[in-house]
Amino acid sequence: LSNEHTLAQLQAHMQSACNIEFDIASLTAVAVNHQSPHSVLNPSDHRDVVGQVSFIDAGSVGEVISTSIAAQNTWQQVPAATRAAMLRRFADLMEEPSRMALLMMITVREAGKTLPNAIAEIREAIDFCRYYADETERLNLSTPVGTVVAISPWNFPLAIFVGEVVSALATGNTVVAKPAEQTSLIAHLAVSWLYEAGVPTDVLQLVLGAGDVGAALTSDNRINGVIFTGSTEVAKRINSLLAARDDNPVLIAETGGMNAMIVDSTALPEQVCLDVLSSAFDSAGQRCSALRILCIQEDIADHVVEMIKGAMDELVVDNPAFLATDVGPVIDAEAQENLLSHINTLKQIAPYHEVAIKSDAPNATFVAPILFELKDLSQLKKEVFGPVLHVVRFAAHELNDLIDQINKKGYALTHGIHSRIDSTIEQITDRIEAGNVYINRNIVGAVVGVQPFGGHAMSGTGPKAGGPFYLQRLSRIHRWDTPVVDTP
Ligand code: TXE
Repeated sequence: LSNEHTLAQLQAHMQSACNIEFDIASLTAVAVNHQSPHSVLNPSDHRDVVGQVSFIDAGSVGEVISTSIAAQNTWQQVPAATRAAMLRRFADLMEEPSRMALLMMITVREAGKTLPNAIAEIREAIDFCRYYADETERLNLSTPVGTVVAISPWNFPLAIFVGEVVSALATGNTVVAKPAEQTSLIAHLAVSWLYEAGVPTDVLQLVLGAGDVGAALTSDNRINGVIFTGSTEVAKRINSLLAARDDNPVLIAETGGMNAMIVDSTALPEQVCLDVLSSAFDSAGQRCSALRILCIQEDIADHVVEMIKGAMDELVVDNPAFLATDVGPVIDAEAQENLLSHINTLKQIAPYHEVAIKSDAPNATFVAPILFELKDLSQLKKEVFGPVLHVVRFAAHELNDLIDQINKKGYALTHGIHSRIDSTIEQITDRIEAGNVYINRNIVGAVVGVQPFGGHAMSGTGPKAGGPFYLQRLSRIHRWDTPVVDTP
């Protein structure tokens, strides 16, 4: 797809696919009283109302939980192979070209993702379904935890939503799913296709709404577990609610990160440059795995930083419905304000390089990608969730101290190393606090079943998503029919 004519055709096709199908978004998510209409706006242009949904009143979630509890027995008795077949059918539905195009367009318009990012996200959702279907058949887990509340964020509105929901369904749990309010439409579509694939409507219920709805769900003492992805602050709140109970409900939480990459003087500058750009600015930096702190050994720092600035100038910051766009908007005005406040504060004290925004759409929530050159890491006080990269320089003898400073930020999610010296790679890997360490590559991009994803400390509770231990956490009793013979 290399010329304007093709781009225009593709857009027209996707636009019409979207408009034809979009009536489904006005369906009511769950049949309870007390709902209010909510318009989902396109962050690239607020004149574009992407769809209408109904938000549930937080006081009504009790009914939804009662329905979920009543469905537990029947669902638990459905054989693992049957549940797995439903998930595979759902994966097949998402893979049909016309449905995939629809998912892609909604992700672009509702979440502001670029087309390549949207495609990668759909692929990941499909992989989650097939992986957890295979795992549940392999593992012979016989007893679910019960009713699980799945709360998901807007930054991977399909992949994380689907990953949470299908892992709990695969293990025989009934699920109440509460996606992020900003990305209700794609969740709505996914749930309607899960029903089409055979999942009963009382086994999986979708409730749409803001944080108050999430709070009401997690405060209900009848739920047996929560899968949460979002901010560390909300995860802590849910954790204290669950920890106060005697029956030890399950909590799987995946939260924030303050991820760094250490580049020594043996690194290949061109490779570093490519990896930094995708790690820091893909999805407008709105990934928990994204690169925030780039540490460059002083000998090569001038050269590499200049190269990165040059490459940043090539980034196209525009509506992600255009194929040429590299960086779309941030999710909403609140995210934009938070980022601009951080950026304006740092601009007073640190040199920076900022990219121009191409879009001039009214009320769009773009934030220009920016690189700050910091004196040291004490200038970076808190987690930032957007296209903001902080660069610090270090001398070879300061390496251990630098790693300790990164660890002191309190997160432990992703970390990158660019070096051609094995002992340096070992030294950093041994000392850094991180769930995933990426060597001589970018630091974003988990692969379901191959590179499971998750962290610890303020980054989450584990187990890693898309990995061998995830489903076990959503199950209580392991049944063993074969006697174990002691070997001498
Ligand atoms: O997250 P929230 P927000 C981080 C990132 C970002 C910040 C705020 O730093 O800037 O969080 O984003 C639901 N009880 N990440 O406000 O509020 C909410 O409705 C139960 C990191 O979007 O944590 C949504 O469905 N649920 C991240 C989900 O929690 C509550 C992805 C996440 O919202 C609730 C997103 C409550 N009291 C944000 N309050 C990552 N790990 O990738 C809100 N929610």
